[in-house]
Order: sequence, then C-alpha cells, then structure tokens
Amino acid sequence: MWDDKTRETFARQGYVVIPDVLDQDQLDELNKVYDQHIVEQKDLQARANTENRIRFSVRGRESQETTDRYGNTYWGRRLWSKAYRDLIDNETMHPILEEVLGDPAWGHAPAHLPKELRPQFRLDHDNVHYKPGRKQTDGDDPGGTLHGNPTAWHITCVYELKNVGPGEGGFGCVVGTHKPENEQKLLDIGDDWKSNWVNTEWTSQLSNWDKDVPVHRVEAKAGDCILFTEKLKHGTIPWSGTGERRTLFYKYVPYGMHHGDVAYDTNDPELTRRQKSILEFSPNWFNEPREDKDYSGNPALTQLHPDVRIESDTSVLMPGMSAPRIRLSDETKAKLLNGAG
Ligand SMILES: O=C(O)CCC(=O)C(=O)O
Repeated sequence: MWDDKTRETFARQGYVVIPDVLDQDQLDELNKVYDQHIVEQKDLQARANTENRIRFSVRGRESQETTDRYGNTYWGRRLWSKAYRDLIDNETMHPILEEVLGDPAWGHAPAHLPKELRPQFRLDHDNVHYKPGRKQTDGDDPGGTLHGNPTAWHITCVYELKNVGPGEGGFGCVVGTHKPENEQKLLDIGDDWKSNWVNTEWTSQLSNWDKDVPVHRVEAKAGDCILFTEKLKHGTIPWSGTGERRTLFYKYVPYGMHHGDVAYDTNDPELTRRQKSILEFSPNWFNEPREDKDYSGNPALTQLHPDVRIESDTSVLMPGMSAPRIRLSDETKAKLLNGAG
C-alpha cells in the first residue's frame, strides 16, 4: 500500500489515494454516528439547504475544559465514538504519517528535529465537510478557493465516508504545486487563479491556465483515504453528486510544529495511550505561536526547544521540495542570531 511506487506518486503529485483504509464495519459505525450527531441535528439540516459548505470539527462537538500536565487548557470533549477516535492512529495511515512527518526529506519536519523526536507527530486539528445530494432546483455552489503553500508543514488524511464519483466535486488540487517550481506557474498566471481554478456548472477556470499544472478532481470510494500535503494548492470543488458528500479531515503536524491554536482533550479516558500521545501538545516547540492568537490558556505552546533554528537546512530535502517555514518572532530570531538560543 505504501511502497516505493506510492511514495513516488505522493512526492510527484502532492497527494495520493490510499485505497480501502476503512472496512465496512468502520464505515458503518462512522456513518451511523454521523447520522445521529450531524445530519439529524435540525440546525444542520436547515443549513444543508443553503449553498454553503457545512464545516465543523470532530473535537468541538461538545465543549468542556480540562488541563493537561503542562498546564495547557483543552477545549472540546469527545471524538464522537470509538471509530472516530480510531482514525487518530489508523493502522494503515500511522506508519505513513510517521515517515512523511518524521523524515525531514519530505519537507514537513525541520532538519534540526532531533532523531528521537521524529516519530512523535501530532494531530493538530480536524474538519468535517458535509454536502447534501444536489437537485436540479438547487442554486449556485461556489466551491472554495485554492490554498496551501510549499513551506507548509502539515499533512492531511481525508477519509471519504461515501463514494465520490467522476465529476462529482469535493477535494480538488493543482497537481505538483507543492513544489515551488510548479507553484510559480500558478503565480505567473496572474489574475485571480485562487478563485477561478476549475470548470464546473457554477465555476470556471481562467483561459490562460498553465497546462503543466492541471487540476485534479480526486475520486475516491467510501473507505479510501486521500493523503495530501498542505504544501499543495487545494480546495473544494462544488458538489454536484446526487448523493451526499461526507468527508473527514484529520490534519497532522511534525513534533514541535503547531499550525492551530487549540487542542484536544487528552483526559478523555476512552483514548488509548498512543492516541493520547498523538493528541497531546509537545512540552516544547520548534516554531512559535501565531501573533493573531491568544495562547494564555496554553503556556507550553510558548516554550522553545533548545535546538530551535531560524531556518531548516534545505540540503536534506527530496528534489524540488521546500523546507518548512519556521515561524518565529523577530525578537526570537534576533536572539538566535546573537547566539543566545
Ligand atoms: O476537500 C475539500 O473540500 C477541500 C479541503 C480543504 O480545502 C482543506 O482541507 O483545507
């Protein structure tokens, strides 16, 4: 499943579909809980009739605050059920995540991440996308804009709970744009390529789109996992399937690199030890908090690892890849430059 051919596909495209990751029993449970907690909720039913995508998080279903051993505050309580918790460390995806987030050659982990910490990746956040089946009478669906950046450091497991057939929409991307050389081809298009990237009933692609960087509309069966790097330009293609879109996104980061600002409740007694370790904040970090967020509830997010560096060494990278951007304040950079860190 994750052999050299799959690695090569992932390295070239920036995404790969790993087939049959979930069996029918897992799908049945995930869909059953989805039915109970999501689709039957009246407010969501109402919103399902609008043109907007429905997005929410597995973590945020109920809220309750708890505190971990480092004094961080966690928000949210349950990951719905065993099947949802088991996706945190899915047996097929776990070794793949460990490699892609642990080996700096892929450009997610900083090159200076000590070897013993490399296996310790983390689930940073998650999303759920839902779309009801489309009817002739339904109005416009604008889809989403392209985003992603070659210097990103997180990767996503996209679990499809229902089939996504040819041309139905859902996950789309511009193949190869996780590499700066290909990203440049998009930047050279000029105009608003972020919004005008795909031809559908409701949207259209710019006429001067560079054919070297084609858009892929990714099809998948229920139970498949689309693995993509957030370095890749990707977005939501308007949904035109007659059936529902039910997609789960589990977004992971290397040890000591955070993307979001909230965390999971690791005091949940139903989590396994391995799941807890994948959810728990690291005690120290290789990047610093975002300036636009309040981290007072999460003091450990500000503790830097002694080996922090301003930049990741690019000599370790696979051909064409970018190193992760190390987010540090100007003050920290100045200290590191002066040899104080
Ligand atoms: O599959 C989709 O709808 C796109 C998802 C997306 O844009 C994201 O996860 O950042």
